[in-house]
Amino acid sequence: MIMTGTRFGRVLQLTLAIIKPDAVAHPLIMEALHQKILENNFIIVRKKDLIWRKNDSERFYAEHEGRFFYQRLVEFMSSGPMRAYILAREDAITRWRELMGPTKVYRARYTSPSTLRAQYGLTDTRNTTHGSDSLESAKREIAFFFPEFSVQQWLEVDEPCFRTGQMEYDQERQIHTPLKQI
Ligand code: 3AN
Repeated sequence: MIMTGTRFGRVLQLTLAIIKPDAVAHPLIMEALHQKILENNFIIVRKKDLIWRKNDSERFYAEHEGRFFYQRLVEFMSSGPMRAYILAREDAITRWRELMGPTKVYRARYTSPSTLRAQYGLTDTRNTTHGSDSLESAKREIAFFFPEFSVQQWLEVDEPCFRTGQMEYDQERQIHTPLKQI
């Protein structure tokens, strides 16, 4: 599908989004979340399905070590397949966190019923999605999941194409790809 939208705004921002094991376990929910990403005008730059070892989970969530939910969180995040995305948009970090909704699922259902966690979350730990919360964490988390990805190169080569709508959605790979001028 070729897209020739007019995105001439500000430089696109990247964020790291995760679909957690509770959602990946249900193919229909996984598909619904993928559609939500597209409907909300995020550009899917990369997508990776993977399973964490407990050690990966501990490293990623090291900042929460000692919190009462830490053990539960690391066990859960290494309990089954998950999906990581690099998403691009203007203000991608904030926009994705808005779409996810509050951390606590019951609060999300009460205050932000149309968000992903309100609609699909099971508990405060099994809350469907993750999103980077700052530029620094986006950089760190993108490198954690996609060590082969160069943000600098993406900004120089691909970002201008995406920003100006020169892209297509690859149905098979389920990511957007830039249409480069030859
Ligand atoms: P967020 O993912 O909304 O940025 P963080 O960074 O405070 O929230 O927490 C990381 C993860 O730890 C959450 N996504 C959730 O899975 C888990 N978590 C956070 N707070 C709680 C809590 N009070 N009870 C259970 N699990 C929690």
